[in-house]
Amino acid sequence: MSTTETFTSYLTRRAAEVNEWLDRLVPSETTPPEQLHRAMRYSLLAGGKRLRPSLTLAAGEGLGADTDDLMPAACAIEMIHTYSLIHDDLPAMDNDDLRRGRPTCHKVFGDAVAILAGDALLTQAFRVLSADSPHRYADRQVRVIREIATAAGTVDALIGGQIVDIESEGKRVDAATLEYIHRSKTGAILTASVVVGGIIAGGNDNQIAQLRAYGERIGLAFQIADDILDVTSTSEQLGKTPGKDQAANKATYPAIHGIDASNEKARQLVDEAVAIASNLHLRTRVLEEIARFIIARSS
Ligand code: GRG
Repeated sequence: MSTTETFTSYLTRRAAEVNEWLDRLVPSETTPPEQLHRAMRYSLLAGGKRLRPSLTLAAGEGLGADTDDLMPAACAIEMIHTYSLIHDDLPAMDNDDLRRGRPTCHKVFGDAVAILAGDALLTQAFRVLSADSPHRYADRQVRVIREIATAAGTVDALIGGQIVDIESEGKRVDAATLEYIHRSKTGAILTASVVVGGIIAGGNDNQIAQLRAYGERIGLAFQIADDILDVTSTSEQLGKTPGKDQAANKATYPAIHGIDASNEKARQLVDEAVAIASNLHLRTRVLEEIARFIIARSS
């Protein structure tokens, strides 16, 4: 990031770079089976902040890795994130009509194609992660795959958090369960996004541990901010339906702790994350900027 560039224009520029890579890393719309590839690309290339790839790039470049060596993993994580959004929007889960400012995948292509498009994005992610490359170290590649598979899995991870979230709907949820849901459903993939950048860059154990600590803090702060935005934003701002948490009687940070305490908690987590990133003395200050952006964003 140059000194004159604002952070949002920096993120927009990085998102455009990520989009070019994503475009190349999934089959074209004319590759059979065309309908499935159209559905995958519809959701994957529908916009989105590209926050997770930006975290991978920021952590990796900050420790000296080349962008081209980070992009496949950054894009694989975005594919997994998009799969989780497609499945989360299905009638059997959150039943949402709007995502990234456009009709959800199943609304356009039907439930069966949307389920398969999600499955296919998850599978394609691991194909990309395991592809041969003269620039990649095999030992780091295996660690990256393990990190991402673990974060997308069931134990303190994406699918585990999602099932506990679904099982908790309409029930009284205590603060510990809510934190488990947030850390697993949202935090695990965000944390892995940061850690993977560090692994690809060849970071030492201490640097990886610090990146993980940073990721855990911004992961929880991100979901608290998401809960707050669900209460305070419009669908135009969000690109998805607001007020859904309350309508579904979902446990959220504002519902359990109140808006003021939620804002305070998110701020505190971001301050801690900024301090951790600063102490790493990376080549760029992008991780600090991303941490601040997480609670300043409006969508
Ligand atoms: C279906 C296995 C499975 C998991 C679903 C990701 C998820 C778990 C649910 C999505 C619902 C939701 C609103 C989660 C809260 C946080 C979150 C992941 C928001 C979306 O991420 P952003 O804001 O979205 O980074 P963009 O579109 O910018 O990528």
